[in-house]
This record gives sequence, structure tokens and C-alpha cells, in this order.
Amino acid sequence: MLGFSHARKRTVTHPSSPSTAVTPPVALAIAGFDPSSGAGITADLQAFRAHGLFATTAITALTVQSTQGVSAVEPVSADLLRRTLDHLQNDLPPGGIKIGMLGNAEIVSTVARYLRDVASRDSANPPLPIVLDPVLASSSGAPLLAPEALHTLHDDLLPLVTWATPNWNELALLTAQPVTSIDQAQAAAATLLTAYPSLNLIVTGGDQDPPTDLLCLSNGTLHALSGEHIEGPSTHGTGCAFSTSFLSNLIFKKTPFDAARAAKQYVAEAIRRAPRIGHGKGPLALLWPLEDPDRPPVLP
Ligand code: PXL
Repeated sequence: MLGFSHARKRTVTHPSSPSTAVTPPVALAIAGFDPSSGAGITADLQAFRAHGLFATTAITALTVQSTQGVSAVEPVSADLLRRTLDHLQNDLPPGGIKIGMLGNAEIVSTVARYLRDVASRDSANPPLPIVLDPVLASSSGAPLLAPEALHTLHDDLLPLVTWATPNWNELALLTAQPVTSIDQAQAAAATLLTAYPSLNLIVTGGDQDPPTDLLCLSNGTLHALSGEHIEGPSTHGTGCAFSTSFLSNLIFKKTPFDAARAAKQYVAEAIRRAPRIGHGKGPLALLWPLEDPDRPPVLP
């Protein structure tokens, strides 16, 4: 204890002048842990880093999985998560928050309580961007949010986030409306925006061909963002990568439209450059912006 407090008081002289030190914005990822690093918190960490942000992380749940699927999920204790969020908020307050897998209702409520606390201290206009990737199941179908937690997500969390990035399946589950066409996606998005007046949405259509995303603003503006369908085995964590890239671009003050376009490009290139590893749905090349620009992508 003595050594610790002594170390804290010592003045350390850095070799580089403090005036030239770069202070990156801080982003917080609240998400689950995927040990194969395709999705979840370690993927978010890479994506934030690739955008030039310093990422802090609060783990909501541990999963046991590989590229071949999820075999176990264990949420952390709500108290541990609450204390993690409090510590980070006091020391490294974020310029934006990304929320991914939550696991159960207690964790959803804990995150909601944290967001209310952040909102009560935030006087910024526009307010802190908070992006919810409403992770309900893994790409192999394993539930990542307990079904009974869906109403907590509705009652406690959706009123507090500024953005949600559901895919068609997630939008259908969130609205109890069918979403099997772009028209139905638009109708379900309208239902969600009516229920949550300060929410903005990007309905991601990455699984569709063509992969059109819908950007739906709380003021009623709607944009359709077209993209190219990239066929390949490495698609694990595309939703995590998209929402993290989108938030990063918002933190750097891009407009929502430009941030969404940039996030689509980031994910497309991360799929093209994905390493061919694992026996199932492989991870993306999330650090590609930091790599040698002359290295050709794996996929044409
Ligand atoms: O891709 C959704 C996702 C998010 N977060 C974690 C996951 C998964 C999918 O498996 O494991 C932790």
C-alpha cells in the first residue's frame, strides 16, 4: 500500500515534450467478451484503435466461442459492471459510448442507470453520442440477450440512447413486426422512432443483396445508403464493427450521413482484407487502416 501511494506521487518526466503529446478522444465500449476476437469487446477495441480513438471497455458477459459458434454465455455481476463504469467515468470520461451484447435484464438496467448518470452531468449540445447495437443473438443463432430482458431494453435503455443500429432480424424482434423487405424495414423503423422520439436509427442491411442501409433521423429525414455485397467466409462481428466505426466517426464530428457512409466503407474493406483463419465465420481485418496501404486485399 505504501509503495503504491508513493509511486502515485512521483513526478515522471516523459522523454517527449508534453506540448507535442497527442491526446486522442476516449470512446467507451460496453459489450460482451468473445475469446475469438471476431466480435465483442476485443473487436471493438481494435476498431476504435483503427479510427484513432483510445478505447476503454466494460465487459457485460463472458462467452465461450470460436469462429464456429457460441457454446456458453455468462453475464458478469451487475455490481462489478456498475463499479467498472463508475471508475471509468471518474477517470477517463468518454466522448461517445457504444453498447453491444448485454446478456440479461440486470445488466441492461445497470447500463441504463449509468447512462442516466452521464446524461445528468452532460451539458454538451448535441449530447454525447450513444450507439446501441441491439445484439440479441449470435450469427449462429445463440441467444445473447435473455428473452425476458427485451422489455427492460425497451423500458430502460432505448429512451436513453441517441442511436440504434439493428439489422433486419433485430428490428423485427424489437418491433414485433415482420422485416423481410426494405419497405417493411422502413415501416418497422417508423414504429421504433414513434416510440422513442430522441432515437435515430441505422437499419443495417449487410446480410441483403444489395446491402442497403436505412438512415432514419428523429426529425423524420430518411436516407437509403447503398453498398456492395461482398461474398466471403469472414463475416463474424460485422455489426460490432459497423456500430463502432459509426460512433468513431460521430466522435470526430462527421455528420450522421457521412459517418454511416464511412462505416460502411470501413466494414467492406475489413471483409475484403480479412485473414483466412478459423474453421467457421472468420474475423474481419479490423486494423486495416493502420496496415500497409500497398498490401493487396485478400478478396478482390
Ligand atoms: O456479433 C454479435 C456479438 C456481439 N458480441 C459478442 C458476441 C457476438 C456474436 O457472437 O459474441 C460478445
